[in-house]
Amino acid sequence: MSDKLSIGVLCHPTYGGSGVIASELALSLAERGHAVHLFSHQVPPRLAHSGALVQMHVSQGLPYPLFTSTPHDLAITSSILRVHRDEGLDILHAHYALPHAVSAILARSAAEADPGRPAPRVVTTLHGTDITIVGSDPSYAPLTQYLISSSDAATAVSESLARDTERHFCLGTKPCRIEVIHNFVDTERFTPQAKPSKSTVPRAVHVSNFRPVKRVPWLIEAFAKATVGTHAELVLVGDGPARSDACETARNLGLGTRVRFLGERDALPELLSPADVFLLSSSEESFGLSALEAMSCGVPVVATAVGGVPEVIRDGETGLLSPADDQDQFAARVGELLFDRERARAMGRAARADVLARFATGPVVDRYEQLYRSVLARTRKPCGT
Ligand code: GMT
Repeated sequence: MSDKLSIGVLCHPTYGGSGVIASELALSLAERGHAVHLFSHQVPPRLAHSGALVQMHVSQGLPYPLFTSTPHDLAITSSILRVHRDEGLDILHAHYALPHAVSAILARSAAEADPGRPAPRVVTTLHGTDITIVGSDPSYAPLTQYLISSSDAATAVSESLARDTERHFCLGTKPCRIEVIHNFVDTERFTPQAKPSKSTVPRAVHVSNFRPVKRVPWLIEAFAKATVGTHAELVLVGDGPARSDACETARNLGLGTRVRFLGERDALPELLSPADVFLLSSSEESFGLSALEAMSCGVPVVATAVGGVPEVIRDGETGLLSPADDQDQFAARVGELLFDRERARAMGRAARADVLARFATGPVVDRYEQLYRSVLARTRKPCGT
């Protein structure tokens, strides 16, 4: 086996965490000299802003009146087969089970029918809602189960997600083992930057895709409770379905210019670093990559203790955790850090140190590389034999 691999990465082209991790992984693997191809229906933002030699394949498919929507997942399968025929792919790494593991497993089956080259192996990384919401829905659950058991390896971004997946999807006769590989962050880009002077008003920040699970209106209510009669401000970065509800909540609470909606931004380290605290109030969260990015910038986190969040944030050391159903406690935690700058800064320093020790890019990318090599070393029986 050659030292350098040819790797296809499949992901959603969004600001969401799975697209970020897939893009950052593709960039790191390319920097290590592997031939990396990224397949998606648009260029993911993290890739668009990088100079690394990842080959991008935008596969949107042909719109046709028979289709209610254009099946870009099939176009991705076709793009993969073209690249495999031309130069050979060793690994297909699908991020977020649906639809990417479908595209990857279909491409592997098609490649197995061609005796010219060994077919690529499929690694599927589960990110959270692909299991907890989308994949568990009866409309997709049987397919999700098949995708996990048919991948050459399946990983999850936290212990919590791995256990959930095994509980719900590893029930049949075919055993499935989910390996945990935590997410990582570029600690050189996400690094503490100069804090503003002591006279600045206390500031909280939140970054997300404003999906219902993030509970942004709930977070604004908690912030309002924590900051009555103060000038403290809340900066909200990102966009999504709950944005108008969130704006209305802020308006109804009379928060005025104390809450600012910045929309989707790439300048995250610059926006995170000046904050006193990062807030994450999700009802479920398999990992919480946005919190990790804040911690890497030296910002402590107040978060709900759901899913994999306690694996990322050490309660009382790098942030404060609170039960998901207790808004008053969450608000109290926010106040504790927002109005005690010394404590917040000490926790922020501890957060940065913990990120460097446990979540830096190099060792995590090593784990993925080792996994690729171990699935390539195994003998594989093609489907149907
Ligand atoms: O948040 C989502 O709806 C989807 C998903 C994504 O594509 O961003 O987020 C998940 O993957 C991230 C990267 O692994 C994790 O950091 C997030 O915790 C996880 N979101 C949820 O579990 C809600």
